[in-house]
Amino acid sequence: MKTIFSGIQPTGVITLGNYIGAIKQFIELQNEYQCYFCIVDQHAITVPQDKQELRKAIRSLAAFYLAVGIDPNKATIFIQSEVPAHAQAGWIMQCISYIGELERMTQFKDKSKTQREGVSSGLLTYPPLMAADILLYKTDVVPVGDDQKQHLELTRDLAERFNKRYGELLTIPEVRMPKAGSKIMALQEPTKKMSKSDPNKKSTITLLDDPSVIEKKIKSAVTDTDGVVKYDKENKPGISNLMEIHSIFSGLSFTEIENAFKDKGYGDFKADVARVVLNELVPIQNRYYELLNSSELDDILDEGARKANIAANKTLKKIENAIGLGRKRK
Ligand code: ATP
Ligand code: LTN
Repeated sequence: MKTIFSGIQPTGVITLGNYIGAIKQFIELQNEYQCYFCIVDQHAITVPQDKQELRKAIRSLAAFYLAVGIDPNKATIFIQSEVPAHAQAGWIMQCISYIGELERMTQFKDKSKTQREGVSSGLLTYPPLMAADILLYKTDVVPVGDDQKQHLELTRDLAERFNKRYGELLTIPEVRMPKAGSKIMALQEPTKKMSKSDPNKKSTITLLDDPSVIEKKIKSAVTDTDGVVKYDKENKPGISNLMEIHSIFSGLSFTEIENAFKDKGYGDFKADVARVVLNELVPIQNRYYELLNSSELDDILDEGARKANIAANKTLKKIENAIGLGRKRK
């Protein structure tokens, strides 16, 4: 059976972008692959985090993994910092990464621009830790959104470099992106990706927003003035983004949506986008609140950490051995 690994940072409540770009793929894939879904808390601290908020976000993300339909009997759900092999292998991956290639990562360039309190070296060495996450599980496929494509390319380069230097040990992973919705845009700035950590809350729909708030945010999404519901990413980025969201939740094609709203205004269209989104999100929210404070959630995370530690330590030992770290008993 092939292996899937993916991670999400506990940096705030997950957004509709995370749900569409990453999580929906996780649910589809759990039946066909051995899956590891990680809460990458060590990646989150590459930028300053409030202690209480971080703790809350870690538990919240775990509850969401379950609420959206990830089955802990099929997939391993765990917290990165509870599996020390990630940091250990992350160090090794740093030692085979070049500073130049890390500086070229667009996520590093974007995030280092907006840091007011100084740029941590962890922000630069974030991708080798991500490579370690993936490579420790001999991952074949990594389901992510469009923004992670470059990090995946680097992971493949690092694995190939390692194999060349130390022998064929690491599996070279493939990226997997959703057919539609790999980049959901910010509602107020539809040329920029929707992001958990966007300070403009009107730009993001989080999975915990009240139905009335979701309706309001969609209603006030930036569009254009020509009044025609038509997919044209270049000239009508706002409407195209809403059409993409509609299509993913309703299952209708762009042409079907265009026909359905031919003689109607943006108001009607936006109301229908909200309707199809809420149809799917409200039951998830209900399950989420049931799970959040349950001991079942802790049991699942304990079991996830146990399984992940076994798998990750096995690969870590092989990596260390291949490099010559530590010693062999006489
Ligand atoms: P942050 O704002 O803290 O960087 P984020 O919203 O970008 O957070 P991540 O935790 O970095 O979210 O990403 C989790 C997953 O969601 C990744 O696979 C990423 O590619 C995907 N993703 C993030 N934003 C979007 C988006 N707007 N559209 C589609 N997929 C997305
Ligand atoms: N870099 C990713 C989060 C992440 C990840 C991973 C995704 C960390 N480790 C391993 C896939 C596989 C992000 O910012 N979305």
